[in-house]
Amino acid sequence: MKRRHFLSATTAATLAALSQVVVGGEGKKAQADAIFISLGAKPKTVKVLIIATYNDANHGMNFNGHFKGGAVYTIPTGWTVEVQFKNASPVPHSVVVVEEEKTRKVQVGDPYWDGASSPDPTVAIAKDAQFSFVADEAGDYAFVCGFPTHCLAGHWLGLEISDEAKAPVYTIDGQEPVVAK
Ligand SMILES: [Cu+2]
Repeated sequence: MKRRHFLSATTAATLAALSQVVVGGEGKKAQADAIFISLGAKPKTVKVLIIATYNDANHGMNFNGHFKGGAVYTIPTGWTVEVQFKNASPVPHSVVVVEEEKTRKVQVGDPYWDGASSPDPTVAIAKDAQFSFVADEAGDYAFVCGFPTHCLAGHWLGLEISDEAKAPVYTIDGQEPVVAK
């Protein structure tokens, strides 16, 4: 049974804006983070960039510098998600789209949507991979690393597919949401 999210996108954006006021001074960084989300060439298509071991955070088990859902992609239901995955690290990493509850399991299993992973995610030798899927069901999902034990160690970001969202946004904890352009 899938959990639905009850916060509307507007409410989420308002909460994020409030935390932005508290944290302050993060606006410039949010602009830099715009590389991680952008609109695709076709309507209702969003491009997502996922970089494994972007920095040293969480011993390198991060995507785009974040881990344990510390950054969340919110995408309107029905949009096509085009993922570009990169791993510049010598350590194997991968990315798989699964339901968020799977982040608490030792084995994350198969992608929720057919083909929604880098190739052979448990082997994780791909350094550069692309895949796409149609996010046709609202719910709470995650971009997780499929290499054994990494997800449980925090190697995942959030993915909300939302009936209420009007546009794709990328939200890092405590920062202003970055709207895809
Ligand atoms: Cu990993």
